[in-house]
Amino acid sequence: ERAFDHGEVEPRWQSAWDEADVFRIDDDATDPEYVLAMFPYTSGQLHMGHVRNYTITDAYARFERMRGEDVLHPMGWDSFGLPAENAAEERDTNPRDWTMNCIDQMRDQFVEMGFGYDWEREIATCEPEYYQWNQWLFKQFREAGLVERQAAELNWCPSCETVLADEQVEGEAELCWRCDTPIEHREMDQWFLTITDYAEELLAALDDLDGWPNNVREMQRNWIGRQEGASVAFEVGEYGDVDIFTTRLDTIYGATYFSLAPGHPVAQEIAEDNDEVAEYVEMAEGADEDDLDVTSGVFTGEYATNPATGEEIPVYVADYVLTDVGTGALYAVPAHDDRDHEFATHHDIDITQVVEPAPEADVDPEDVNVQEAAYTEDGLLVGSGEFDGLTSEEARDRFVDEFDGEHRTEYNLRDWGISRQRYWGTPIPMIRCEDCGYVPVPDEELPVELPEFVHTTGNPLDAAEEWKHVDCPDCGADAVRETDTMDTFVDSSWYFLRYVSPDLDSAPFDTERASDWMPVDRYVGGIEHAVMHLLYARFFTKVLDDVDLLSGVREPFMNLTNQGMVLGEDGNKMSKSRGNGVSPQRIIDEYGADTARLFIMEAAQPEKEFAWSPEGVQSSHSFLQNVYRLVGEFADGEIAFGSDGDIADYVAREIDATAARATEEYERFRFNHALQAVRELVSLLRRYREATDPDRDTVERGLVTAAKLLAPVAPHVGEELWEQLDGEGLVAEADWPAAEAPADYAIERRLVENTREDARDIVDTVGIADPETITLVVAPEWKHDVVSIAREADNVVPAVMQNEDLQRYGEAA
Ligand code: ANZ
Ligand code: ZN
Repeated sequence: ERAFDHGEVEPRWQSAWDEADVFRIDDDATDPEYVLAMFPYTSGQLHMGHVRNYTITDAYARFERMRGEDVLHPMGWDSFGLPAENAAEERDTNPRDWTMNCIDQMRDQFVEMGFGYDWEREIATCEPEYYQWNQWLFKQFREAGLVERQAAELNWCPSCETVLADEQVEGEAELCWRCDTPIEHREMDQWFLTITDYAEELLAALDDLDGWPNNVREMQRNWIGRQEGASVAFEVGEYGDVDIFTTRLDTIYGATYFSLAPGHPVAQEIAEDNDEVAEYVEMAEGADEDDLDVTSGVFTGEYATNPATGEEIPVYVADYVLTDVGTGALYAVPAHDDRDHEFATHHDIDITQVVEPAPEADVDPEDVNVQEAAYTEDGLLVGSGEFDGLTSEEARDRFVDEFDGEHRTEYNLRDWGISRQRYWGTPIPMIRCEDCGYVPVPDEELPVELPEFVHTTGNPLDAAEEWKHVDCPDCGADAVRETDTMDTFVDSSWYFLRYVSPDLDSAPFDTERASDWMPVDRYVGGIEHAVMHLLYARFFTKVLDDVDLLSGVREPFMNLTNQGMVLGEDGNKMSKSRGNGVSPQRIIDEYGADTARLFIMEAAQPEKEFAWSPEGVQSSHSFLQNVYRLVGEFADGEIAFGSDGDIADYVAREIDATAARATEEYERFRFNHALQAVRELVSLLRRYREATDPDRDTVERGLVTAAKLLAPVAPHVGEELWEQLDGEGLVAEADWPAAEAPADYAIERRLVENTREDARDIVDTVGIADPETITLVVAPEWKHDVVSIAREADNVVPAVMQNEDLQRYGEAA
């Protein structure tokens, strides 16, 4: 019985790759193909999501390497974060030891999976060699005017007398994780990176990122949330002019009240003389921003003058008006805004209609009753004096000048608060001095290393008395270090640059090399990073380019793929609580890494989710064993060769077509299609070997081609086949099969494309969710077409079709 033993085969080839430095890339390489997977958080446990993510980039990197590209495919560890502190707490160890141990475990598993990384470029964000550059970059950002202190809402435990990270607040009731006391919300000054300075560029540049999925671009657009509007001043009693921001200046005649955010300076001023307002403001500031009650608010006793009508409207302070949005003040139009409507109804405020549906809107104006619900669409102005009859758009344009307003663009994007009240992160390199204020730690004193971990109620950095007390770098007086650490998203905002020169100790990365090697050509990771990580990394890249640490690199990632989820057999997300998880280690032990890799890649295209299936695993495993057996029989001279010219021609054509098709599919990240082509080729070769007198050279070429096409996904078996076929060196370093397409191949591919298009059309019309399924449904018709078109094209097919064994021709593809 001829079968490979993965337990013996896989480690052997892993050592061989290592010894041959297959995955190493020289520093002097020019513009290599940069293939990157989002680095893992060091939980210690590899799960199927990781396996999928890393198999995708590994297969692609191996494919590009065989095509003769220099490939940069590095790996590192996102190793700061609260879970390490929790684990240290539970296990009576410290975050560092726990993390290092996790890294060692995960690295071993990656090697066992056959992932080919340039380990000389390995980085870990929790090492001072890495995080010193977070500190240095923080200072660079500060010098570029991109660091600010701003107030932010924090969680405060009154019993532990400490600030808590969001993750340390438990449940709906918001209890302290240690003492179960209900937490309070407090405003405190924090460090912010002013990403809003880049809002416009971050938004505009999305249009050109056509290597990104549309949904991710759309999510970023929404997150940045550009709004075109205007600001206009209303005079508020004795407090003078107050600017509002509105996107609906056309509705100004319908303003029936005016509202200030609790944090607005005028609201605070009013509070000084008005107890009720003072009480409300205090209450609002202590409340959690997340559970907002639109009806909550208080009348101030003051009135604002509407510049359009000269009318006086009551001024409220209301929680739904956010302090840091627009100007923190608005005029409210209950007739045309849902929230204003809800507020007005609750507080018994007038509702005055000033817009009615335009004739083309297909809504009868008689059917609109703004007393019942707001009419929020654009339309034609009514109740707006001389301006009645204007369209909303015309009115918005005219009113800016008419009422001394200004055009104004607002963004939903907020500045990025990076202060975290935790131990396991990068210390923020600032020192607070009574006289000098905040002073940065001088470069020569970087890194500010973390002190020893201690178990304490609050932030261990606060408790590190010796570490904390230092002399002020400016005046020498007693001063105190900043005890907050950085958001770990800072670490991941530039790690892809550190791989370029991981050992450099004079700068975070080599500017010249990074400018040549960037951007990343293929970036693969989870959709959960669609906004924050990907936006922050884009922001960092632009800033680094602006401060000349990069040259001419405005975007970090050219092509982005979000891999779909691996579901449990039951079709649910794999999770501990459901007990439907499949451990990668168990699959590696039982079937070997190649089976796991092949199954995952065959199951679906990378973006799609799929359910784990023992039958699927079995099928992938049998396929590998079958190829192995066939190659073994060939190598051991167990095949009786003859010379059947016609069929050999046909098989030769199929070999070329398979190589061409697999190459295209690898390029397009359609690994499942590429593998399907390989399976078809192998099955053709098996039948060719049995049913006719096969031509030796053709069979050999077919097997060599199959081995190579399979190698990126099943690299260990690939090497094993290659060795038996007397290939030179390692298949990992062999040349990719020349993808010279046969004459009729273009027709075949066009049909494939058309079928996909048809499938998409059908999906759009019928509304069925999965285009893959549809492809299968329409495929039989199309198979017929392939055969008849090929016949018309007068190539070898008609002759071949007489051989029953090879009737499958039409099914190929
Ligand atoms: C008057 C108005 C009339 C508005 C109307 C809307 C509809 P969206 O809704 O996303 O376009 N706004 C302004 N500042 C605010 C703040 N600090 N907190 C909460 N809301 C604020 O956002 C723009 C609208 O949000 C603005 O346009 C303003 O209400 C409100 F029929 O002004 B509008
Ligand atoms: Zn000082």
